[in-house]
Amino acid sequence: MRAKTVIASATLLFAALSMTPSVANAALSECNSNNMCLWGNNDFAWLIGERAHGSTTFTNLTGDRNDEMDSWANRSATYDGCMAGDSNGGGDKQGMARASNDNNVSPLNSDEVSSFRTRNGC
Ligand SMILES: [Ca+2]
Ligand SMILES: [Ca+2]
Repeated sequence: MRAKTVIASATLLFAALSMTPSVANAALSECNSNNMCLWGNNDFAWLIGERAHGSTTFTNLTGDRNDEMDSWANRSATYDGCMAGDSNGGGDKQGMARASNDNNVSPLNSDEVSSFRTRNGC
């Protein structure tokens, strides 16, 4: 019985992976120049936040976008951004250096970001 369940789960997982081309447009190029962008999955898939550079206000990620960030991009050449583990800039921080990106953040920083700002770093 147990082996059967495992096989069924593997089949479902394969089916789910096979469907990912339907969101194939997800890409780093989704993030416009001078913006900072967060994606809910690795490799810039599922855009969950995009803001213009230059704002010191932390904006919250809400609903199913909260606690999901796995990749990010800072397309500003001028400002450093900051992501925070709690809403309104609280908790653990991860910086977004100007003109840089990360397609797969450390597991320690994965699925925890609740707010971000686009100026003054962390
Ligand atoms: Ca995620
Ligand atoms: Ca959080």
